[in-house]
Amino acid sequence: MDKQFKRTLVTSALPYANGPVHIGHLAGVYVPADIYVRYLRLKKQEVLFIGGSDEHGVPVTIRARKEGITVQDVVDRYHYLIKDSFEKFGISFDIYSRTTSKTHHKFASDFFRKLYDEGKFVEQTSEQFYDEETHEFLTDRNIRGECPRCHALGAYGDQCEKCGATLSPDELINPYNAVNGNPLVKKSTKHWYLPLDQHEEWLRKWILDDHKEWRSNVYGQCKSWLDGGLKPRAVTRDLDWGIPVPVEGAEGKVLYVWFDAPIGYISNTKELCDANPEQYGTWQKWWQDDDTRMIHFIGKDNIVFHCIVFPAMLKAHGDYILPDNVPSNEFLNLEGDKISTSRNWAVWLNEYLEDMPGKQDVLRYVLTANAPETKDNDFTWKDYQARNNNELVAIFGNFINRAMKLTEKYFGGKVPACGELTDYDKSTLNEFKTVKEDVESLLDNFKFRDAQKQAMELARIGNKYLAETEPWKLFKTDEGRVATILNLALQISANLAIAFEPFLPFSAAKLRTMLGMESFEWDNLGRTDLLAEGHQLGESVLLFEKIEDDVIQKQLDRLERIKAENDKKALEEAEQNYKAKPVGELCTIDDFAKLDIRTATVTACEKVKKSDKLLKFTLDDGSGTPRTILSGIQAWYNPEDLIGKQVLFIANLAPRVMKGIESQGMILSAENFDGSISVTTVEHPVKPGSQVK
Ligand code: B3M
Ligand code: ZN
Repeated sequence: MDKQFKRTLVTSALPYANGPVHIGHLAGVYVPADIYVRYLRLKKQEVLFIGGSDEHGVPVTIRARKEGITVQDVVDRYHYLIKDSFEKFGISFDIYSRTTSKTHHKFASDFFRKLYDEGKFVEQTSEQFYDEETHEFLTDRNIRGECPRCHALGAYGDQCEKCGATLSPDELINPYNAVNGNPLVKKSTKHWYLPLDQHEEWLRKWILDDHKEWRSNVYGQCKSWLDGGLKPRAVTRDLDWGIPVPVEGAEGKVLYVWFDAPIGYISNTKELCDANPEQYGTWQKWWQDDDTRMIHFIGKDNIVFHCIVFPAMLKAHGDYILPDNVPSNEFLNLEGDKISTSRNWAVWLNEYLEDMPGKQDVLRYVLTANAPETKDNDFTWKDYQARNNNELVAIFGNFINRAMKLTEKYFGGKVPACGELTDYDKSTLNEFKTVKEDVESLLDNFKFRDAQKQAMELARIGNKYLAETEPWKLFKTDEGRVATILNLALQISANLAIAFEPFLPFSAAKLRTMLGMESFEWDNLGRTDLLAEGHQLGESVLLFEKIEDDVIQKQLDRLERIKAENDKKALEEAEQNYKAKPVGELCTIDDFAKLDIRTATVTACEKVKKSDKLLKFTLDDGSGTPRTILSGIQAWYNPEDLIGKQVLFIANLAPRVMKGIESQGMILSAENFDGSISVTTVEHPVKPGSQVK
């Protein structure tokens, strides 16, 4: 950091209030942001941590329609659920508000109006998809159709969930209204656009030249947006949920959710500061003073909005500072599959809190240890269990427990005197003295995963120290030596209470209570006189508990059930959306006559060795010589069940060798909507070899 700032404003993405929050949210945004602010607070810096729910946009309206309740009901339900989950996970926001608040509506509306009055927008009329029956323009998410890439049915206007392609509604084949299935027409409508093209030049310099230190995923995404050339972006929408566009003649239009949501960071700051001016000062101090450093914590799908669109809005307005850094994470997957709210493929925080009471820190620990900082990462329950049992319990917990218990046993729970240090003691102390600098520089650079690993090194050092000095064997012969060892072990424990406060706040607090530590601050880290001789320790409790297999199995079973439900749903959906393929190019009767299609009776049928697809048919085709045909339908048939059936086959297809066997023709089958295969047969038995015409 070149410039010295006076204070830091930390924002974390405002989650959509259209469902509960899950581990992906926590790992990607909220745990890292919380670690960072806790660290700054421990360093006694002036910091503000702003959060809130994003309650506008289409997702909440879709949820409301699906459940048959009002949009306000939806956002009320999820706002409080999300807020509660964050609180219980110790995400230490200074404010967690919402974008439906009065303060926000007014603030965002005024912000738009100022830009509008100063001519900072361009007006454009364009053709948008429209439902003539419901008289509404449809937003991208409400338009579905066939994916132009993978041809999955039911892809969304902004994305295909099957192949992951980013789409625009214009690309969809046969677009329809996602809510009622109506076909759509194009109709023209007027909107206001933020002319990002006019901001390109300063954005290029600001990001590409002045912020080379941004994470490479963030920098890279910005660069590719900028290199692709920025285009004007609509900041209004035809929708009946949101902040009305404060311009005459704009009835039925609202601010685009991505216009108002980031302004939510400002209005939430204002709400907090207005209510507590003595404690926090003015909101302008946080947003309009060059001495404030602003950091946005977000997920990778939000990069363009925070690095390009929002800065352009702030710049267009003119009075604001710009973010200093935008640490963005990649995605966390769950057991190998993309986390998905609509497919219920997630570990929901509210459910976790019920299933694993008191284990918030375990999840915080695992999510940071596996944080998707540089690439997508996977959460698995097995890894969760292993990290808990092998690291938190076996190393951290074990060390603390030993230090506490031995002090209780030998010294009545009072910190014993530190005598002369051996070389081994000194080398142990040297090892842990560098930890402060290491953790600090990693945290300053938003490398939370490595920072936590370094903090864990402290516990490893302590654990090893007790294992190697074995004070329990020495008490009878050398009480003074035991006192020294335990004194050092307790000093290391006190260091752990400080180092882990940002990462595992609940466990660190427990540990502080156990140690009876009154003051703790980051600058004390590395000191070996944190607990005075004779200081009375508190009661010792277990910091972490082993997690048994059956607990993990329950979670795996739950996911298994969800997978089965999803497969069933996908099948039902495919059946509903099924449309016969358009008829192919016309052919003549002569073309057809070229194919010699006949009937035959299956006399034998077996699986082809070393193939999981092919069945080998032996057919009586009426010629007197058995005919062999291979067919890739093993997945759908028991070979024995086919024996005796009459099937249709192409008799004059050129033979082909597969797996060393010559296939003399092709058995005709129908492919069902779900890809399954059904062999064709005849209504009444006919003589083998009868022709099909
Ligand atoms: N609600 C998108 C999301 O949750 C959006 C973030 C807004 S941050 C201003 O991914
Ligand atoms: Zn697709």
